[in-house]
Amino acid sequence: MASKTPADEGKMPSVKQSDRVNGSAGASGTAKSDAAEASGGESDDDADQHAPEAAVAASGGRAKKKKNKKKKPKKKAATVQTDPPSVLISQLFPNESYPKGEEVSYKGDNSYRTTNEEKRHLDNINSDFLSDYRQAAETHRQVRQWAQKTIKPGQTLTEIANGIEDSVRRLVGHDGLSEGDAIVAGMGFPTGLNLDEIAAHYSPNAGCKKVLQQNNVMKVDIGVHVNGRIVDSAFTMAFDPMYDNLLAAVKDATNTGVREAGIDVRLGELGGYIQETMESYECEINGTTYPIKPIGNITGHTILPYSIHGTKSVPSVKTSDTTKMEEGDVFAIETFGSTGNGRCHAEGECSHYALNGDAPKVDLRVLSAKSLLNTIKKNFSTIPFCRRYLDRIGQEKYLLGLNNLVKSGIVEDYPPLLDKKGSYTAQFEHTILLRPNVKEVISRGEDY
Ligand SMILES: [Co+2]
Repeated sequence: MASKTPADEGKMPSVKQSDRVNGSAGASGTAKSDAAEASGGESDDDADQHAPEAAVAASGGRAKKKKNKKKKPKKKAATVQTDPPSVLISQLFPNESYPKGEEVSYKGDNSYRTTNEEKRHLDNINSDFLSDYRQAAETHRQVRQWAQKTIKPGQTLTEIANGIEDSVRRLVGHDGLSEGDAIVAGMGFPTGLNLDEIAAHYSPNAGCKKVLQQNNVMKVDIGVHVNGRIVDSAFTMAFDPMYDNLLAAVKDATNTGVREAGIDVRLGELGGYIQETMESYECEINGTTYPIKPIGNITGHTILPYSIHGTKSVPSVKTSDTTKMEEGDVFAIETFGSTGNGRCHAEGECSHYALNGDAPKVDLRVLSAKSLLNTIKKNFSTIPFCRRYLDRIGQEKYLLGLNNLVKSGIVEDYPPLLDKKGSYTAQFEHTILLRPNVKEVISRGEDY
């Protein structure tokens, strides 16, 4: 998920402050990881073809057993994923044996970290953090790989979003319907389904009639969290091969960012590497050849517990930002490429919102705003949510209150971000952990 960068950063003098945004894009990749091989993939082989049935079989088995408990041996817990996904990740990987992401050794002055005892110790005391992150990442891989083979033109964006989100919630075992449940584990932010010139922050609201078309380029941005550890990773789907080079450019650019990222790396320089890769591509679409431009005012970002946008930004273009990446940082490395201007603006009906972590203390006069704020705090805390998430927990007629919270600065809105009309944009994004002794590309899979 992408966010507005703090106004005072001024890394890109030509950019209006209000215009700067953090993006949540996805990284690409050709590298295969152990994690990827251990994950996803097998869902086809499963005999249980329907999640609801499988779920019933798993739990309902117990009820049946009472009747003829002597005869039947205990029904074994499922050890492979269903289609659609419904088996808990914690069941597929017992005792927190979640697959690792792609581990990459630090280079140069930091290569000592690989074997340094002190750094290894620091890493070891972080086991809860790693376990939560790996569980969220494995959930992400399994759900997105199912989405990649299932999503087809003709589906509505609403059914696509619901399919992804229901799967995520099933795999982490929290449907988010009871108060506080979505804060334990679940969606890390609203699922972005961004078509063509829409780069980020579009998710269907109730009544959305949009249908995915054969000639659309769709960015799928999914967030999964476990105990507030958010995995932010995105990919792009297209059904017409004429967009292949656009997708290849962005995949390569994001992988460049992932590869060059590391402790002590300066963010403005990292942007330069990303830019160079992106601009080495062009794409012919309907007879016109376009240079692929990085979108300059959407950026990657650090991720903090329960907070999708930390304080550091990763630009997709060279900037003068000398801020360094540091040990312990979690980064969403995301880049967006475009056949348009390479700049985005906010346009259209908003779906994404989040409680502002350091919100001003305001005496709310609108009663509906007061009660909605209470609902948001209890159900989402500072995790981004969308209107559909309010609908599904039974909230009604909340728009006045919601707009009031946005105006008061208590809730931040994240409207859709678009490049120029008629352009095509793509995104890839990975979440990386700068562990003391190794860089872990936690969201890496065999798909990207
Ligand atoms: Co992001």
